Amino acid sequence: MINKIWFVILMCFAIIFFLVVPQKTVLAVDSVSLLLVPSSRTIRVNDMLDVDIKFNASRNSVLGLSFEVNFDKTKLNLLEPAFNSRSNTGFTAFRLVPSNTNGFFQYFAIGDPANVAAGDVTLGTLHFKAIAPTDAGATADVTFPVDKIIAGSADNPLLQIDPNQNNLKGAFTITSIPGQVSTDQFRWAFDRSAFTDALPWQDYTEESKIQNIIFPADMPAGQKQIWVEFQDSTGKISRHNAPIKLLGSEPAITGCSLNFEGSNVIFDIRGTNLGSRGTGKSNETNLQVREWSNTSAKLTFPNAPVGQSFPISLTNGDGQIADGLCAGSSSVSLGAKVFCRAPAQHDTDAVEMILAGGFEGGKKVKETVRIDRNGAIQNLTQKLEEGKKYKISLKAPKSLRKVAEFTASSGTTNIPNFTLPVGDIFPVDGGDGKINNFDKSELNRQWISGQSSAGRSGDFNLDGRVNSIDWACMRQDFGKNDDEEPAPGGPAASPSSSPVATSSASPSPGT
Ligand SMILES: [Ca+2]
Ligand SMILES: [Ca+2]
Repeated sequence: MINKIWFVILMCFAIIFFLVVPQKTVLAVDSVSLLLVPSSRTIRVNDMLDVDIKFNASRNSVLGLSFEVNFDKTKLNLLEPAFNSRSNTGFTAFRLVPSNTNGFFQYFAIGDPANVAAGDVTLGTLHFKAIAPTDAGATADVTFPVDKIIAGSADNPLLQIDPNQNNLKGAFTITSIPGQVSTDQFRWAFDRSAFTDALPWQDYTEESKIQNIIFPADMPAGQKQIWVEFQDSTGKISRHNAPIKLLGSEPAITGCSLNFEGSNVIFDIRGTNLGSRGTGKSNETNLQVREWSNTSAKLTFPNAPVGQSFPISLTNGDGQIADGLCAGSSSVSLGAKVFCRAPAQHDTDAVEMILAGGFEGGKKVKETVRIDRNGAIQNLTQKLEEGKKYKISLKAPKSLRKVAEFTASSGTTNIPNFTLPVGDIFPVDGGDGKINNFDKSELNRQWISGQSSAGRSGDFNLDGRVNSIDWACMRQDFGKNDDEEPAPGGPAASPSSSPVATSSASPSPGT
């Protein structure tokens, strides 16, 4: 009923304009259109939603305009000011009726045809707020009821609206997330019983947060759990856990004896942290396991190739690997990664060796030896007494002196993880027992001065070039000096302790 009254008023204005404004020829027959911009969007509860109302006169000289916008009052609230009127639209609005109770907004204006711009004119903006409650992904509709749009011009008092036009209806998706919830704090423990009031919370400052977790050195190896509690901004606490296997100390081969059984070779290996089971290889050949314990293993190489030197690789049940050498002709092996921590392709001659018996009455012996590509010390004339402790000092050309301690084994004594610091190439007549910037400068000089590096001291890996590979080798021990020459006599210091197991975990509430 009320709309009929306003329609009559509108028509009065139209007639007044028709009488007052000088007649002009109007050819337009196009329908007018109203648009909602945007017509779709996903918002969250409590988010604001601004929707523009645009009008297109489509070449009609529009004198009056009335329409209603309906909205889903259970999901949207029309805020004050309900509608921002825009200037320079060519319309003068004099009736704006918002109602959250009924879910509509009513607009009534007169137009000045001379000033109504062509194309889409923004009449104003409706300000909505998404309100609870709602279902996840619920749709809130905003519509122009077609039968409540009235537009008129002097020559056509009832202009048509195209009911099929785009954006005549808006459909807005509202998610059920009530505003912004964030993860504010977290705390972690090895045992869930540790989550008491006494366990402090830490700020959760970034997504994802990286937390370093150090396992106590005395924690036995095996399957562990890391528990994490997250607290969100509403105070809700969620608890998660991740399994992690804590590995024991790295295994090592400390000795190996060779025996022959027909065409088979039997390896009698002594070691540490080998675990209760494992597998063995010599180069690419799988060995047959006869016996295995934490400190020893006996393996068979069936139909072994003729040779006196066998690289051995043992893998324990946790996948940790120990490398070593079984050789008939050598009593001491350093492993294959003595130089530049990479497998060597060449033997190294002129290595100064000092062997000092680390026991009462032990002697100090100097020899010049060769380290072959497998890491075995050749030309060693000094006999070792099984079970006795020794200190060995080695200094190769271009390397620093390095001292290690070991216990002599029957067969091949293996010294695990032995590396020589490489890079003492300055002064050029034999170095000074230091790897420092002078050596780096000498390396740079050789690096820059040409492609072929035959005979150049900076070519540590002997590939004919001085380049970044050689620098990577020098850099590993940059800043180091010669070790002190070892002295005989015991007791020798115990070997360095095993590395502390560490692990990183990335606590994230999403996992
Ligand atoms: Ca030097
Ligand atoms: Ca090189």
